[in-house]
Amino acid sequence: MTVPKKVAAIHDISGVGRCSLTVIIPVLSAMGIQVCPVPTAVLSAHTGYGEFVMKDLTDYIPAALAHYKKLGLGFDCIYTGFLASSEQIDHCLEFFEGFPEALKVVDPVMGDNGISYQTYTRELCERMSELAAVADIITPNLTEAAILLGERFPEKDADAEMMRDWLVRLSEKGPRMVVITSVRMGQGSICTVGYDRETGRFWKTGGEYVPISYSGSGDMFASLLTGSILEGDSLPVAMDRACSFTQSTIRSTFSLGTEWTDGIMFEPELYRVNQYSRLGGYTEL
Ligand code: PXL
Repeated sequence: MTVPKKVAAIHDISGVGRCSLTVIIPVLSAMGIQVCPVPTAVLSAHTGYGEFVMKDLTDYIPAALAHYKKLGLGFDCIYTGFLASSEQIDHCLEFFEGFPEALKVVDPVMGDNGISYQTYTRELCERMSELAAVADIITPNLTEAAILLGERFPEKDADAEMMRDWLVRLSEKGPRMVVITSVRMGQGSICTVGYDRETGRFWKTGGEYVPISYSGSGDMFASLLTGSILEGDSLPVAMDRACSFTQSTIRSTFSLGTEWTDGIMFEPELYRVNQYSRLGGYTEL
């Protein structure tokens, strides 16, 4: 047995509707990784419910950082996600500076389906690129990639050339690895595309489109990708592992007929999170 890797997870916790920390903690824990939650906000339900109560924890983050520095501990990874205020960008940057050895993963959570989330201000969206600039890995969905690049959300299917262009331009902003999720690439497929600047190679994983977008799917994908990279997997293997588990969990959730707001139903599936066959369900983009 080895000592589990340790991830500081800077995300919100939502009481109802699986997403963010209620997905990240079980998924990474099942992969044998310790999650140290640094909550950015507590919500009664995620923003997809339209109505919710939210307690902003902006002041908490620098206090937690100061305590961890005082304890003299280290993290293998700092992983950021849903933020509650633009000041939290500064606090995440301080966390990254405080643990320079840690892998920096930024899930630039801002929106989905071409629309930004209710609580996200223009300033917060604009400042998200400051976090992306210092990250090692970013995992935007197509909506968030468009916001980071100042592009319009593509209404039509994307093609490989456009996605390679977006991946390179996002990587030029700083991160070595860029993975864009929820990309429709024709023939009823929904893909994930990735680029590793160090190898100069582009990758694609994907599967059949399911006509419901369950909350927490992006959090599950980014957690699996992070866990897999921390285990030493290459980018295409990490993408495939994350994509295949997330997609099969989406399919089993779909079979149950629950509301999208209820989220991705991972509880019955978690036992097989490490059963990746490494058959290589990825191709070059
Ligand atoms: O899954 C992203 C996410 C995280 N946290 C909150 C959200 C969402 C998406 O809707 O509302 C509170």
